[in-house]
Amino acid sequence: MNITICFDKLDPAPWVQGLQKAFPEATVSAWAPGAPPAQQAIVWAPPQQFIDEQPGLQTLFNIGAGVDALLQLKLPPSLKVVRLDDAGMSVQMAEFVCHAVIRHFREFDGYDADTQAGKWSYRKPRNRADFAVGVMGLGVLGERVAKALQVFDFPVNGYSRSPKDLPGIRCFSGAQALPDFLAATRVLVNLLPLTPDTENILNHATLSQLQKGGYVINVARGKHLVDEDLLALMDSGHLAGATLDVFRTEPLPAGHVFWQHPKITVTPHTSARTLREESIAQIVGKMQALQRGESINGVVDALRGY
Ligand code: NDP
Ligand code: OXD
Repeated sequence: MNITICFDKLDPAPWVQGLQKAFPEATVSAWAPGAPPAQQAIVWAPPQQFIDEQPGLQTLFNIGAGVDALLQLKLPPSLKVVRLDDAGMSVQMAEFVCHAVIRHFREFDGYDADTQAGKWSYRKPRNRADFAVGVMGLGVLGERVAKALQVFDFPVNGYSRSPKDLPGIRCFSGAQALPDFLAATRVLVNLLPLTPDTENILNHATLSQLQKGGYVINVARGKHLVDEDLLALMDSGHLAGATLDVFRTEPLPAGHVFWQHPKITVTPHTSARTLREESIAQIVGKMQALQRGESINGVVDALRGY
């Protein structure tokens, strides 16, 4: 078996080492133009040239959960695309989102500003029941996030394509249920995959249906959000603010209005990082299962786009 590794802006050496250790009989190498044919590939944002030069590939393991960039490439229909399935990301996402929700709900930014000015101040406690959190996307990450938020007694709503039944979570499914989900939500957490159906889904029409004083946490993809619509709804006072981890252009360009906006917290696409050891272990386990002829989780449905 030949395994090739093709990463954009990431050192493949430790991955080559990890895979070689798990498969001593295989040839594992970092891809370069003209490399010998391989059957298995581990990739992050590979160029089209990589796909074109490797027609014998059977499986493409993406070292992220989102495959939107990968699906922009021209891929042979027989090629199996496999995404990371948690691999240590869901707990990171849960802590990031809970932190953002609690920071907003408890007004910790305001307390920081006060204490830095030497001011001992109290704010009136807010009513938790008025801060229903709606999680868009109840997949591997969204479900974990929704369950983590329940621990803090926030009312939690969830939105997905197919119907779900999660104890204590008010579940909405399908495009026809989106208005009801939004109307029941004050703090919106986006954990949808980026697909033709979900691109620009956070726009003026949808965000204005959130409850007054709404707050947006986008941890999925920048192209879900129409930036100008978010800004307009913050200016009008309908939305109180946003925590944004992902952007239409990354890194977020210098001088972009989001950097200095007083109502926006920016983080550099770091809410749930790919953890190398966990990811290698998961990919190795899946390669071994495929060798045994077993089925695996995380196979992408190219028609659905995730
Ligand atoms: P999953 O595929 O496990 O879950 C996707 C969820 O979205 C599912 O519940 C699915 O519904 C739902 N969904 C998909 N399309 C629609 C639609 N049109 N309308 C309503 N619901 C829809 O993905 P993950 O939870 O693993 O990851 C989600 C995304 O998070 C990734 O695609 C990636 O973009 C982003 N991400 C961001 C990271 C970061 O650091 N910022 C890190 C990792 C991921 P159903 O259950 O019915 O299929
Ligand atoms: C991912 C990401 O999709 O890091 O895994 O955004």
